[in-house]
Amino acid sequence: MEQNYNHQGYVYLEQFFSEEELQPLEKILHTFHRAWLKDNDADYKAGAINSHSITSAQQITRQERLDLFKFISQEKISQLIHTLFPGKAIFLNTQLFFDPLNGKQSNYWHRDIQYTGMTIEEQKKNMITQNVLHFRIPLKAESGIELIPGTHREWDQEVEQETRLSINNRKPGDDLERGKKISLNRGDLLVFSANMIHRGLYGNDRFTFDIIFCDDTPEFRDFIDFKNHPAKEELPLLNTDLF
Ligand SMILES: O=C(O)CCC(=O)C(=O)O
Repeated sequence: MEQNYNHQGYVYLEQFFSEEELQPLEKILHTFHRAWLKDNDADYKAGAINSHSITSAQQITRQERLDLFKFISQEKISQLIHTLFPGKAIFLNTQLFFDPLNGKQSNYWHRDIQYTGMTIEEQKKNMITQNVLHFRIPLKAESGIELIPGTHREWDQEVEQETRLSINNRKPGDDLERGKKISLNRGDLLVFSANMIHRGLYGNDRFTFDIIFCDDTPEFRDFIDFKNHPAKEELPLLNTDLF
Protein backbone atom coordinates (compact mmCIF):
# COMPACT_ATOMS: atom_id res chain seq x y z
CA MET A 1 0.00 0.00 0.00
CA GLU A 2 2.81 2.36 0.91
CA GLN A 3 4.50 1.66 -2.43
CA ASN A 4 1.25 2.21 -4.26
CA TYR A 5 0.83 5.55 -2.56
CA ASN A 6 4.41 6.58 -3.26
CA HIS A 7 3.97 5.88 -6.99
CA GLN A 8 0.39 6.95 -7.55
CA GLY A 9 -0.34 9.55 -4.87
CA TYR A 10 -3.54 7.86 -3.73
CA VAL A 11 -4.92 4.73 -2.09
CA TYR A 12 -8.46 3.48 -2.70
CA LEU A 13 -9.82 1.18 0.01
CA GLU A 14 -13.21 -0.35 -0.68
CA GLN A 15 -15.62 -0.91 2.20
CA PHE A 16 -13.23 0.43 4.80
CA PHE A 17 -16.02 1.63 7.11
CA SER A 18 -19.01 -0.31 8.45
CA GLU A 19 -22.59 0.95 8.72
CA GLU A 20 -22.15 1.01 12.52
CA GLU A 21 -19.31 3.48 12.05
CA LEU A 22 -20.97 5.57 9.35
CA GLN A 23 -24.44 6.07 10.80
CA PRO A 24 -23.49 8.12 13.89
CA LEU A 25 -21.04 10.14 11.76
CA GLU A 26 -23.69 10.83 9.14
CA LYS A 27 -26.17 12.02 11.76
CA ILE A 28 -23.71 14.63 13.07
CA LEU A 29 -22.81 15.76 9.55
CA HIS A 30 -26.46 16.18 8.57
CA THR A 31 -27.13 18.26 11.68
CA PHE A 32 -24.16 20.44 10.80
CA HIS A 33 -25.05 20.69 7.11
CA ARG A 34 -28.69 21.70 7.69
CA ALA A 35 -27.53 24.53 9.95
CA TRP A 36 -24.73 25.47 7.54
CA LEU A 37 -27.17 25.81 4.63
CA LYS A 38 -29.38 28.10 6.70
CA ASP A 39 -26.48 30.28 7.84
CA ASN A 40 -24.65 30.38 4.50
CA ASP A 41 -27.43 30.80 2.00
CA ALA A 42 -25.57 33.55 0.10
CA ASP A 43 -22.42 31.41 -0.28
CA TYR A 44 -24.45 28.40 -1.36
CA LYS A 45 -26.31 30.49 -3.95
CA ALA A 46 -22.97 31.95 -5.09
CA GLY A 47 -21.71 28.44 -5.95
CA ALA A 48 -20.14 27.00 -2.78
CA ILE A 49 -19.42 23.26 -3.03
CA ASN A 50 -18.07 22.70 0.45
CA SER A 51 -18.06 23.78 4.07
CA HIS A 52 -15.21 23.26 6.51
CA SER A 53 -14.13 23.32 10.15
CA ILE A 54 -16.95 21.07 11.33
CA THR A 55 -15.14 20.31 14.61
CA SER A 56 -15.28 23.96 15.70
CA ALA A 57 -18.87 24.55 14.60
CA GLN A 58 -21.34 25.99 17.10
CA GLN A 59 -24.09 23.93 15.45
CA ILE A 60 -22.94 20.64 16.97
CA THR A 61 -22.86 19.66 20.64
CA ARG A 62 -19.71 19.05 22.69
CA GLN A 63 -20.47 15.33 22.68
CA GLU A 64 -20.88 15.31 18.89
CA ARG A 65 -17.60 17.16 18.55
CA LEU A 66 -15.89 14.58 20.75
CA ASP A 67 -17.45 11.78 18.68
CA LEU A 68 -16.00 13.42 15.55
CA PHE A 69 -12.55 13.54 17.16
CA LYS A 70 -12.89 9.85 18.06
CA PHE A 71 -13.84 9.03 14.47
CA ILE A 72 -10.95 11.09 13.09
CA SER A 73 -8.36 9.49 15.35
CA GLN A 74 -9.68 5.91 15.32
CA GLU A 75 -7.11 3.15 15.17
CA LYS A 76 -7.49 2.15 11.52
CA ILE A 77 -7.15 5.76 10.31
CA SER A 78 -4.22 6.30 12.62
CA GLN A 79 -2.49 3.18 11.30
CA LEU A 80 -2.89 4.34 7.72
CA ILE A 81 -1.42 7.71 8.60
CA HIS A 82 1.59 6.11 10.19
CA THR A 83 2.05 4.00 7.04
CA LEU A 84 1.63 6.79 4.50
CA PHE A 85 3.35 9.79 6.07
CA PRO A 86 7.15 9.81 6.04
CA GLY A 87 7.26 11.39 9.53
CA LYS A 88 4.84 12.44 12.24
CA ALA A 89 1.48 13.76 11.02
CA ILE A 90 -1.13 16.03 12.57
CA PHE A 91 -4.83 16.70 11.99
CA LEU A 92 -5.39 19.83 9.89
CA ASN A 93 -9.13 20.22 9.34
CA THR A 94 -12.37 18.75 7.99
CA GLN A 95 -14.46 19.59 4.93
CA LEU A 96 -17.87 18.52 3.74
CA PHE A 97 -18.43 18.40 -0.03
CA PHE A 98 -21.82 18.65 -1.73
CA ASP A 99 -23.12 19.51 -5.21
CA PRO A 100 -23.30 23.08 -6.42
CA LEU A 101 -26.82 24.52 -6.51
CA ASN A 102 -26.38 25.19 -10.23
CA GLY A 103 -26.18 21.80 -11.95
CA LYS A 104 -24.21 23.36 -14.82
CA GLN A 105 -21.40 24.70 -12.61
CA SER A 106 -18.01 23.40 -13.77
CA ASN A 107 -15.59 21.66 -11.51
CA TYR A 108 -11.92 22.67 -11.59
CA TRP A 109 -8.58 20.91 -11.79
CA HIS A 110 -6.20 22.10 -9.12
CA ARG A 111 -3.46 21.28 -6.69
CA ASP A 112 -4.32 22.53 -3.18
CA ILE A 113 -0.81 24.02 -2.96
CA GLN A 114 -1.65 26.51 -5.75
CA TYR A 115 -3.82 28.47 -3.29
CA THR A 116 -1.09 29.02 -0.70
CA GLY A 117 0.48 32.11 -2.27
CA MET A 118 3.73 30.27 -3.10
CA THR A 119 5.41 31.00 -6.43
CA ILE A 120 5.39 28.22 -9.02
CA GLU A 121 9.04 27.50 -8.24
CA GLU A 122 8.25 27.21 -4.51
CA GLN A 123 5.28 24.96 -5.26
CA LYS A 124 7.47 22.66 -7.39
CA LYS A 125 9.97 22.39 -4.58
CA ASN A 126 7.58 22.09 -1.66
CA MET A 127 5.22 19.56 -3.17
CA ILE A 128 8.04 17.02 -3.05
CA THR A 129 8.72 17.47 0.65
CA GLN A 130 5.43 18.71 2.18
CA ASN A 131 2.65 16.19 2.67
CA VAL A 132 -1.05 16.94 2.95
CA LEU A 133 -3.45 14.02 2.65
CA HIS A 134 -7.20 14.04 2.17
CA PHE A 135 -9.15 11.13 3.62
CA ARG A 136 -12.39 11.16 1.62
CA ILE A 137 -15.34 9.36 3.18
CA PRO A 138 -18.47 9.39 0.97
CA LEU A 139 -21.79 8.98 2.77
CA LYS A 140 -23.46 8.01 -0.51
CA ALA A 141 -22.34 6.64 -3.88
CA GLU A 142 -20.68 9.43 -5.84
CA SER A 143 -18.72 9.96 -9.06
CA GLY A 144 -15.81 10.71 -6.76
CA ILE A 145 -12.52 12.30 -7.67
CA GLU A 146 -10.63 12.51 -10.94
CA LEU A 147 -6.90 12.68 -10.44
CA ILE A 148 -3.68 12.40 -12.39
CA PRO A 149 -1.69 9.56 -10.85
CA GLY A 150 1.89 10.37 -9.95
CA THR A 151 1.48 14.17 -10.01
CA HIS A 152 1.94 14.42 -6.23
CA ARG A 153 5.64 14.17 -7.08
CA GLU A 154 5.72 15.30 -10.73
CA TRP A 155 4.96 18.71 -12.12
CA ASP A 156 2.25 19.22 -14.78
CA GLN A 157 2.51 18.60 -18.47
CA GLU A 158 2.08 21.92 -20.28
CA VAL A 159 -1.60 21.48 -21.12
CA GLU A 160 -2.35 20.49 -17.51
CA GLN A 161 -0.80 23.63 -16.09
CA GLU A 162 -2.57 25.76 -18.69
CA THR A 163 -5.86 24.14 -17.71
CA ARG A 164 -5.44 24.59 -13.95
CA LEU A 165 -4.33 28.19 -14.37
CA SER A 166 -6.70 29.19 -17.21
CA ILE A 167 -3.95 29.96 -19.71
CA ASN A 168 -4.16 29.91 -23.53
CA ASN A 169 -7.94 29.63 -23.62
CA ARG A 170 -7.92 26.52 -21.44
CA LYS A 171 -10.45 26.39 -18.61
CA PRO A 172 -10.00 24.58 -15.25
CA GLY A 173 -13.01 22.36 -16.02
CA ASP A 174 -11.66 21.14 -19.40
CA ASP A 175 -10.99 17.41 -19.68
CA LEU A 176 -7.42 16.17 -19.35
CA GLU A 177 -6.17 13.07 -21.08
CA ARG A 178 -4.29 11.65 -18.11
CA GLY A 179 -7.25 12.00 -15.72
CA LYS A 180 -8.29 8.87 -13.85
CA LYS A 181 -11.80 8.81 -12.39
CA ILE A 182 -12.31 7.03 -9.11
CA SER A 183 -15.98 6.60 -8.29
CA LEU A 184 -16.79 5.83 -4.69
CA ASN A 185 -19.45 4.01 -2.71
CA ARG A 186 -20.69 4.50 0.80
CA GLY A 187 -18.22 2.68 3.07
CA ASP A 188 -15.21 3.35 0.85
CA LEU A 189 -12.19 5.45 1.72
CA LEU A 190 -10.06 7.35 -0.77
CA VAL A 191 -6.79 8.75 0.53
CA PHE A 192 -5.10 11.16 -1.88
CA SER A 193 -2.38 13.74 -1.83
CA ALA A 194 -3.66 17.32 -1.92
CA ASN A 195 -0.51 18.15 -3.87
CA MET A 196 -1.60 16.15 -6.90
CA ILE A 197 -3.66 17.45 -9.83
CA HIS A 198 -7.28 16.57 -9.08
CA ARG A 199 -10.90 17.69 -9.37
CA GLY A 200 -14.18 16.74 -7.75
CA LEU A 201 -16.84 15.05 -9.87
CA TYR A 202 -20.26 16.48 -9.07
CA GLY A 203 -23.61 14.68 -9.20
CA ASN A 204 -25.97 12.32 -7.36
CA ASP A 205 -26.44 14.97 -4.66
CA ARG A 206 -23.11 13.95 -3.16
CA PHE A 207 -22.44 14.23 0.57
CA THR A 208 -18.86 13.43 1.40
CA PHE A 209 -16.64 14.04 4.40
CA ASP A 210 -12.95 14.88 4.03
CA ILE A 211 -10.50 14.69 6.90
CA ILE A 212 -7.19 16.38 6.17
CA PHE A 213 -3.86 15.57 7.79
CA CYS A 214 -0.45 17.18 7.19
CA ASP A 215 3.15 16.85 8.33
CA ASP A 216 3.62 17.85 11.94
CA THR A 217 6.14 20.60 11.20
CA PRO A 218 6.42 24.22 12.40
CA GLU A 219 5.43 25.48 8.92
CA PHE A 220 2.14 23.61 9.01
CA ARG A 221 1.53 24.26 12.71
CA ASP A 222 1.55 27.99 11.92
CA PHE A 223 -1.20 27.33 9.45
CA ILE A 224 -3.43 25.16 11.69
CA ASP A 225 -6.46 26.72 13.33
CA PHE A 226 -6.34 25.02 16.73
CA LYS A 227 -10.01 25.87 17.33
CA ASN A 228 -10.58 22.75 15.24
CA HIS A 229 -8.53 20.59 17.59
CA PRO A 230 -9.65 19.05 20.89
CA ALA A 231 -9.33 21.20 24.01
CA LYS A 232 -6.65 20.24 26.53
CA GLU A 233 -9.20 18.54 28.78
CA GLU A 234 -10.53 16.49 25.84
CA LEU A 235 -7.14 15.09 24.83
CA PRO A 236 -6.94 12.40 27.54
CA LEU A 237 -10.23 11.00 26.18
CA LEU A 238 -8.55 10.49 22.81
CA ASN A 239 -5.70 8.10 22.86
CA THR A 240 -3.83 9.48 19.85
CA ASP A 241 -0.85 11.49 18.64
CA LEU A 242 -2.79 13.06 15.76
CA PHE A 243 -3.80 16.27 17.61
O1 LIG B 1 -14.77 17.22 -4.33
C1 LIG B 1 -14.47 18.32 -4.76
O2 LIG B 1 -15.29 19.04 -5.31
C2 LIG B 1 -13.08 18.80 -4.70
C3 LIG B 1 -12.28 18.04 -3.73
C4 LIG B 1 -10.94 18.61 -3.58
O3 LIG B 1 -10.46 19.26 -4.43
C5 LIG B 1 -10.18 18.39 -2.39
O4 LIG B 1 -10.65 17.64 -1.53
O5 LIG B 1 -9.08 18.96 -2.31
